[in-house]
Amino acid sequence: QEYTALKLKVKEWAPEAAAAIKGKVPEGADVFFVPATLRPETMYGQTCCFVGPKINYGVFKVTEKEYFVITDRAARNMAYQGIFPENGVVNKVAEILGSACVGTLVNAPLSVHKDGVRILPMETVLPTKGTGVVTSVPSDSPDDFATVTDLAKKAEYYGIKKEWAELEIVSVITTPSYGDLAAPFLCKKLKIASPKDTKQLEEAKELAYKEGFYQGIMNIGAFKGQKVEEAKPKVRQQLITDGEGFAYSEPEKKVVSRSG
Ligand code: ZZB
Repeated sequence: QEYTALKLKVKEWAPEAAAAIKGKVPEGADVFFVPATLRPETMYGQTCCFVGPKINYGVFKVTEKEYFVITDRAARNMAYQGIFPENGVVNKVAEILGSACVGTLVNAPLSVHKDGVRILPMETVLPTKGTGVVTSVPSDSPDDFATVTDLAKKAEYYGIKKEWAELEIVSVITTPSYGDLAAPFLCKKLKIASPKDTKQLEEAKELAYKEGFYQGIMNIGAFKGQKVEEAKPKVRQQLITDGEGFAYSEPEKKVVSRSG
């Protein structure tokens, strides 16, 4: 599974996370949350970034000036993919629980939300997949739409500010079957009421992937008007060239069903 890893630079730490890294990450160094995505072409629509509240993340030193927040498992994989300076060697400087990161403000490359997006909790993040960090595109990912809707509805319960989950959802891709906002359309159509409707969400994800990839037309960005199939590798390359992303692959393949 070939992912695009994206570098979301921390602009302002949540207090609990700031305390956890204090004295462990040098002042002036950049720290990045690093989600892995199969849909680089949707990055314009990022509205937040998810962590698993109960997942333990490491803060890994990449260079003197760069640190990544990811799972231990992802760091180990990256160490064998030429992402860290020394092959097979990881350098963990701190640990943070996902819940402590909630509220952190990060810069999301290509997102229309230029002031940054918030780190928010998602119960269904798998610690065993990708980097354990998931960037949220509610226009095109049914899981993300169901989660941000739930977060906004129960902001107090989740201990977040409602407005963190209510950033504008802009259209990234247009498809003949699902219009300008595939994920909200499919959530409505399949009567998805919460992130716990896992069966319908799985179906919605399959449908959104297929329609987006084969029928989608970019509705935003440098490749607006082009087919998703053509724009996808171009957006990916742009992110990599600009130093805002890199290739990351998952060694153990569990399912091979994607067009990514
Ligand atoms: C942004 C994005 C935009 C994604 C979209 C999807 C979609 P898959 O499809 O199951 O093989 N993801 C990545 N890591 C995790 C994790 N640890 N736990 C839970 N979800 C994770 O997985 C690939 C997608 O699952 C990734 O691509 C990521 O969300 C999420 F418009 O990144 B994606 C129709 C889907 N649309």
